[in-house]
Amino acid sequence: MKELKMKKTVLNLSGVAIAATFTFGMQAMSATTNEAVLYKDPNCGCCENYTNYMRTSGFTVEVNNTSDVAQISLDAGIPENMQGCHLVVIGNYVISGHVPLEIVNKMLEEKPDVIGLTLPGMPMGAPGMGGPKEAPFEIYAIRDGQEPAVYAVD
Ligand SMILES: [Cu+2]
Repeated sequence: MKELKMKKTVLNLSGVAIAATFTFGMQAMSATTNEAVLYKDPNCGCCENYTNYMRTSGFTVEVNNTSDVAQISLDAGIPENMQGCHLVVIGNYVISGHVPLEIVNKMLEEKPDVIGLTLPGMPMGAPGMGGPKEAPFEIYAIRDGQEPAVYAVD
């Protein structure tokens, strides 16, 4: 919304300024895919770490503290036994848990027909979790009306 307003203002200016509008517009477009909304419990430390990890990696993250993460995740389409500790919404996709951002970015580029991705639970060594990695991470794709299927192993 803020970007739209900015664009409008610049459009009212001279031709030189309109050339600058184009650049503004492009920036707004690339920024849109990096805009994330994250739902987490207020007391979740590893969710906080994941938020910082996203921000450091170039995402804009709006944080919503809530004690209903499990229900919100379920409503978003992530089955109860497949959920991570927090839920991220990016555009039309949802990401549950500590999914490495390389995998998230891969999905955002490939634009598969999925509801989103999940890394169930809180595996050691995952981004935001810390500790030694004990096993490869299996990241699942959630599709409407289908069993979750492995999307990537990291
Ligand atoms: Cu966690």
